[in-house]
Amino acid sequence: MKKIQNYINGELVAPQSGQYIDNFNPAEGKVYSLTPDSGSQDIQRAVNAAKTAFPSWSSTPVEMRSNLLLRIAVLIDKNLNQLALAESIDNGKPLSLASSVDIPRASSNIRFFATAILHFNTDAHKMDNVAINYTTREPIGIAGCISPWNLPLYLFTWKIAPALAAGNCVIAKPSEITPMTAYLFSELCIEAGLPKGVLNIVHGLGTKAGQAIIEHQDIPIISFTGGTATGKHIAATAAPMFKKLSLELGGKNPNLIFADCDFDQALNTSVMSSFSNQGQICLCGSRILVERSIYDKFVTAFVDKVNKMTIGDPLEDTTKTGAVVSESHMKKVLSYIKLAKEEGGQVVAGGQQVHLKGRCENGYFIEPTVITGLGHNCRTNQEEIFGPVVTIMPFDTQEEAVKYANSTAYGLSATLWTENITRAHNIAHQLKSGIVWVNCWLVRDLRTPFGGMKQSGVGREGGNEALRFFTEAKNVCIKL
Ligand code: TXE
Repeated sequence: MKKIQNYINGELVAPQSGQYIDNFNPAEGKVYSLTPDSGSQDIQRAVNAAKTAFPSWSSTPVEMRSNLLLRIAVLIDKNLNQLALAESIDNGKPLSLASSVDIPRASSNIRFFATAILHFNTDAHKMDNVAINYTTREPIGIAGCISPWNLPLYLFTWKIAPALAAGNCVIAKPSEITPMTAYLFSELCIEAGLPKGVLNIVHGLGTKAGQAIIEHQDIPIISFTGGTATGKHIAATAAPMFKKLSLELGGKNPNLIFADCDFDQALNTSVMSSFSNQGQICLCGSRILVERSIYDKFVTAFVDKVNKMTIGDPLEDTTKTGAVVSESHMKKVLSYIKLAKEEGGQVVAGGQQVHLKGRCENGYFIEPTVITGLGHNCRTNQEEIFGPVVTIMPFDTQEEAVKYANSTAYGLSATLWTENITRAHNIAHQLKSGIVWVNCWLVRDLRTPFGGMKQSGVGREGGNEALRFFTEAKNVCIKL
C-alpha cells in the first residue's frame, strides 16, 4: 500500500516513529494509503531545517523567490489531471470539480502571490518639517500553516504561498483526512528546485503533529483554517506565546432572496451554493431566507432541481454530488438531519444516506437535503453542519431578513439576491459577514481581504493583507 512521506529539509522521509495512519477513500469506504503519524520529533526536525534555510531564503532576491514559486505553479498545471484524480480519490469530491476548481485554483494561488510580492510596497510619512518616517516589512521567520480537508490543495497553497513569497520558511500540516495532494505537491517542490528546508510538509494528526506546531516556541506565526472549536484551542495555546494568528473558521452562511430578484439566476446559483462539494465549503449558503411572496414558488422549484441532482461515483463525468469526506463526518451530518426533524423541521428533499452499487457500495454518500419549517433560532439553523443540508425559511420584511441572517455566532459570508441596487447596498452593509455576494456566489478577487467576522475567525487573508500578515513592520523615524 502507498506510504505517504513527510517532506523535510528537501527530502521525502518517513516519520521518526515509523507509525502510519490509515487514509480512506471515502467513495469506497476503504483504506487505500497510509499517512505518517508524525509527532513533535518530526516537527523539531522540520524546525531545524527551516531555521537553517531562513537566512538564505529571506535574503534571496524577491525576483528569484517569485520565479521559483512560478515554476511550482507551472508544474501544478502540467500535473493537473494526476492531482485532480488524487484529490477526488482522497476527498470523495467529483473529479470534475477537482479538475475545474480545486487544482487550477491551487496553481493560481501560487501565481498570485509569486507576482504580488514583486509589487508589494511600504509607506513613507512626512511630518511637515519635523521628521520623515518610513516603514519596512521583513519576513518573520518560520510560519506554521495548518489546513483542512474540504479543499485540500486549494487551502494548503492559499496559506503557504504568501508565507513563502514574503520570505518566510514554512512548516505545513495538511489535514490527516486528505493528505495525498500535499504529498504530490512536495514531489513538485523537489522537481522545481525549491531550496531545502524552505517548505517542510509534516503529515499527521491535529492533536499530535498540529499541536507540536502551535506550541513550538520557534514558530511565531500560525495560519489556520478549520473548525471553530479547534480555532479556539489554537488561540488559547498561541496567544500567551504572543504568536501572530490568522484563523479562518466555520460559517453558517445566509442566502437572502428577495421577490424582486432574477428568479432563475437566484435559483440556479442557490442550488450550487448549497451543495457544491457536498456542502463542504466554508462559504456554502446553508440557510436560505426567501421573501414570503415567492416562498412557495421558490421551495417547489428548488426541491425539483435538487431531486434531479446525480449522486454517484465521483470519478464519473455526470456526478454532481460525490461522497462526504469520512464515515464520522457522514454520521455527524445524518445526526443533524435527525435533529432537524426532532426540532419540527420537514425534510422536503433527500434526508437519507445513499447506498450505491458496485465500486462505491461502501462509500459515504448522503442525498442533498432540504429542510423547511424551522425557526431561525433552533440548533439546526445555528450550528455548522458542513454537509449537503440546507434549510429554507420565509421572511416578511427586510428588517426581519437581516435579523435572521445575523442571528448566528458566525459571520463568514452572505449572499443577497435583489435587482434593487439601493436595497443591495443597504443590506450588504448591515450583514455581519466578511464577504457579501450580491447576485453571485464564490466569485473571488484574490486581491481582496478574505476572512470572517464573529466566530468565523480573526485576521484577513488575501492580497496585501496576507503579505502584511506574514511580515513584520518596522518604522524608522528620522528628524529633519
Ligand atoms: O476540523 P479540524 P475537522 C468545520 C466543519 C467540520 C468541523 C470539524 O464544521 O465538521 O470543522 O472538522 C488540525 N492543533 N470545518 O475535525 O479538527 C487538523 O489536523 C493544531 C470548517 O476536520 O479543525 C487539520 O489539519 N492543529 C472548515 C485542521 O486542524 C489541529 C474546514 C482542521 O481540522 C489541532 C474543515 C490542534 N490541536 C472543517 N486539532 C472551513 N472553515 O473551511 C486539529 N488540527
